[in-house]
Amino acid sequence: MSLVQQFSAYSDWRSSLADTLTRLGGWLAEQDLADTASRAQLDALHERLLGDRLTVAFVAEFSRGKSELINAIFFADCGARVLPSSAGRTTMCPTEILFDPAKLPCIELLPIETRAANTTIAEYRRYPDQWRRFTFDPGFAATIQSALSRVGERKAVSRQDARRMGFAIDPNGQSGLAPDAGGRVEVPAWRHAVINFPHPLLRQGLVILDTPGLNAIGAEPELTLSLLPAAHAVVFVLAADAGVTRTDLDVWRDHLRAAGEQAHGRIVVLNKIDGLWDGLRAPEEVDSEIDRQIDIVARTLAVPLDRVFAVSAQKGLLAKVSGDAQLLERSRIARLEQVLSSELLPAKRRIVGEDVRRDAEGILREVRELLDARHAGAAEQLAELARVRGRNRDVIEYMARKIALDRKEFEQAVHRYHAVRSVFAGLSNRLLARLGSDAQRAAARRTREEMLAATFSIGLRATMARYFAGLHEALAASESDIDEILRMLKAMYRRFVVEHALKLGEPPRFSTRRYEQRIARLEEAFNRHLNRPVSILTMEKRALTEKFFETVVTQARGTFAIAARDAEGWLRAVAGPLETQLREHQAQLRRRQENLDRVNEAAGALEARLAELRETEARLAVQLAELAEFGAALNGSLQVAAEPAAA
Ligand SMILES: Nc1nc2c(ncn2[C@@H]2O[C@H](COP(=O)(O)OP(=O)(O)OP(=O)(O)O)[C@@H](O)[C@H]2O)c(=O)[nH]1
Ligand SMILES: [Mg+2]
Repeated sequence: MSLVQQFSAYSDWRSSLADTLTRLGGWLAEQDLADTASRAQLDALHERLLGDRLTVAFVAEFSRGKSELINAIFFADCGARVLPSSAGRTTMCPTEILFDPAKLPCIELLPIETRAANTTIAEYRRYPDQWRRFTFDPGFAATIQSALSRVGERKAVSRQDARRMGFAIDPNGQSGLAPDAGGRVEVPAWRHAVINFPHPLLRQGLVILDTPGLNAIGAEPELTLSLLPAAHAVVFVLAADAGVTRTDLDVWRDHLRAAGEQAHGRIVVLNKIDGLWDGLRAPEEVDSEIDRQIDIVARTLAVPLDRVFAVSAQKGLLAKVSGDAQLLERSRIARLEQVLSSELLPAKRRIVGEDVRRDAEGILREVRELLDARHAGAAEQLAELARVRGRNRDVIEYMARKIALDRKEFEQAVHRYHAVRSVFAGLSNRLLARLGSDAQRAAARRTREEMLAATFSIGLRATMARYFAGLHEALAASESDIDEILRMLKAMYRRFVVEHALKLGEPPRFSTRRYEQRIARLEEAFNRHLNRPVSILTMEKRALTEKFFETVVTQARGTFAIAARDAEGWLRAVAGPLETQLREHQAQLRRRQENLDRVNEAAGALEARLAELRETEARLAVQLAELAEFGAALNGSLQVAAEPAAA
């Protein structure tokens, strides 16, 4: 399947899933089975599903052909080269290409001066007035080109200004920007660009991230610490005419090699193979030369041979624009596209599928348990009334007294539960406070003060290390809170199951492992990019502190915010079913007693009540069957997600 086809299949799958969730929500509301918690959960899931995005990032030393490759793979339909691509440094700022239907086609640019302020790109996204906006007409290649050419703009600023924006200055041009004769340095005009482009793939949630060459990458840690790790696939580009240079290796080592978990999303492209078609060599000779180069690349980067793709982006673009099938074949672009899509989309399906499975199954289980309890309750009443038939008043009164006794006992158990519930609430609050934003804000404030007060780099490093240690500690302590909560709940569940025959499964587990992994990855990236003697010695203390906050602390707080949200959801999910079952059981005992009272009062009441109960039982059976259908529909879609892709 082509990239476009694969992608449409994925978004069809996603919308069918969203559809099932919408229908489920409607059904729950209609049947009076939705509580506010499950409704909110369904809405959130639905929103997440439709807002879901898939990011492919292109990373390389400058001039390897990243932008040209993006043009060839995604934008050949425009009939022209839309992203600027030329010799030397071209793309000067990280450029996201996506589509938001709420906006006109345009390019939005964040001025480079914003780097001097202590605010991340992520935060600036919330302030549209800080961005410059230029619209274009997607039907006219020339207007697109002129708008998009702005990603290459630069400007000259004083050394002080450059330093304030976090650029390193080096008169030799080795480890920083070299000032010109007048003492000014040239910096990118923009810090970040977002291109809003109505392209079919982008409409479906694809986001392309084009990055500038080496030095500019190093200068914006947010790119390396947050944008790249979040990408679902990263394409690393080399050029056949340059081979694997030292700076290529630097980029590879710093930005791609690590982050073990996502290693499957790495693709290495050896671009510009058309340089080998010199017209003198026979095609077989060219092919074997390409194979030889692929081999060298694979060995140098220590990646499997089948992760390296030799292409010609430029000829691929030309071939598509001019409709030259032979040239397209020679450019080998199609193979790369195919791998990109067959790699990307199934992985994404799995991730999204797991998300939906976790949340939707919780809701379904809760409703099923409730319906099961009601169904069993109706059957129990039916059996009881059948036994009453033809019995005398004394027997019936005896049965009624017995139920009254049961009711009393159960009320006492519920009372005991309410007493324990305050302990549960205390533990829950402790857990949420550990993960919550107040504690995180306090830790961040402490760290900032200590960093600014530190006199030596040793003190700075120790403070940053302490910050990480604090994060790990908070997660470990949360884990033991969770264990304690679970132990308590399990004991409680068991008691109601054994003593009062309530139908409750084991409470689901929750673990902080996921967040622990994220923090560990963040720490690893931090050690690689910021916590190096060079960065610490060359960067001014205040600048380093700001960088640490912009990148590490922002990310860590984001992770804790997710952990707190998930923990809250879990607490609801473990406490909710028990409370529902308690209410159901209370109602059931009351109904049984009412049944007997009514039978005792009026002669015809028994048959009428039996008929009513049969009706209730039948209705519950229908509800259970309908619920099972939703479960099957979701499972069906999720099954597809778990299967490997058909290429
Ligand atoms: N011969 C040949 N030249 C190519 C090919 N792909 C790109 N180029 C040329 O290589 C130069 C750099 O291409 P860009 O697309 O600007 O490279 P980039 O990686 O985006 O570079 P920066 O934006 O500076 O980081 C341009 O002159 C392109 O025309 C190719 O497949 N073959
Ligand atoms: Mg470029």
